[in-house]
Amino acid sequence: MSINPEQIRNFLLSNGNLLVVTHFSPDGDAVGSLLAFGGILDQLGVEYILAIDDVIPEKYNFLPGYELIHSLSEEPIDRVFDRVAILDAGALPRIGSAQSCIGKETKVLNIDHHYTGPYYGDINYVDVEACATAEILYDLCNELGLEINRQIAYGLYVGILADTGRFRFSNTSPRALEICSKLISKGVDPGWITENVYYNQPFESFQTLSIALSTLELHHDGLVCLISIDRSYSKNDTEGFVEHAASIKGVVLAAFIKEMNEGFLKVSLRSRCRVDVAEVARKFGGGGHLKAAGFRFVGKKDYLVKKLLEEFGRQINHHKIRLGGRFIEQVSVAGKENIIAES
Ligand SMILES: [Mn+2]
Repeated sequence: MSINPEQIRNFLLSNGNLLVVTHFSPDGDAVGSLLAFGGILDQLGVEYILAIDDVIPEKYNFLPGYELIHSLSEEPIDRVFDRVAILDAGALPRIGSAQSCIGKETKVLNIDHHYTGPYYGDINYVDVEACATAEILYDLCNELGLEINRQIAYGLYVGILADTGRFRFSNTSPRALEICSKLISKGVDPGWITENVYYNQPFESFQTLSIALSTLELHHDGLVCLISIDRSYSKNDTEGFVEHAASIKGVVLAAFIKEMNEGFLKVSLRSRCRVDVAEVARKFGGGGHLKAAGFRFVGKKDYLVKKLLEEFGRQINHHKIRLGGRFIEQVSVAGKENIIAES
């Protein structure tokens, strides 16, 4: 998407207070992009608040600038801002309670790589070809002639690392690797990042994972896999749990259902076929990417599972996906078709 970087510079340098926010259930791209954006604003001499409507995951606490992130779920901010910059959120509900910081007069900047509906910003810097919001911010940094300092470099690397599934997903483009190569030359230590983000998980997370895996169920002739966890584990980090369900041979659609409170569920979806799970998530009020999406649900779990399986069944029929078929086709994030599995 072509955008005049001066438009963004003008937005950032204009008067009034500025809130920078990303989506709840923050992943590496959310946290990394937020910190990189903070680094950009520091160089422009702009004051800001970085915020997320969630607990800030501790595993990112080694990232430069981590302590600057304000948790709105722990300490709400009840005021309207002149400007709000939103990173990595395909739809406004994804920023949770930060929506109340947007008033009639608030100017909104939307920087994102999600594949969803109408743009909600006054300025929209959206590139669905980018592997991560971090990739867009890398370009922005260069376009604005800013230095990629330590905070920015670490934030961007973690963003790309997370959204490419540690350089395994189909969005692991030459560009993604080129940018990461440059970030490593600037001093990012990939081994140290892996140690902190992926090899530093609390024992309880694995206990929780083992409980989630004990709920494993296949549906629709083995094309769909569901796992879930009840509310006694709602405080535990469950990022990536859905990937286990999605990595089973033959499974092309996976869901992880996390009960937060009685009657309140968070659902993560993954697709390894032509079904667009962002579209599925939108039917439940959420959003995301073709291959990875999510939503929050208020109601009974049994009812949700029934509705979700019905929707998956509809999508499977619509796209004529079958386990006994000659090929299961996959559409990459960039939209080009490739064949991944012969069954
Ligand atoms: Mn992202």
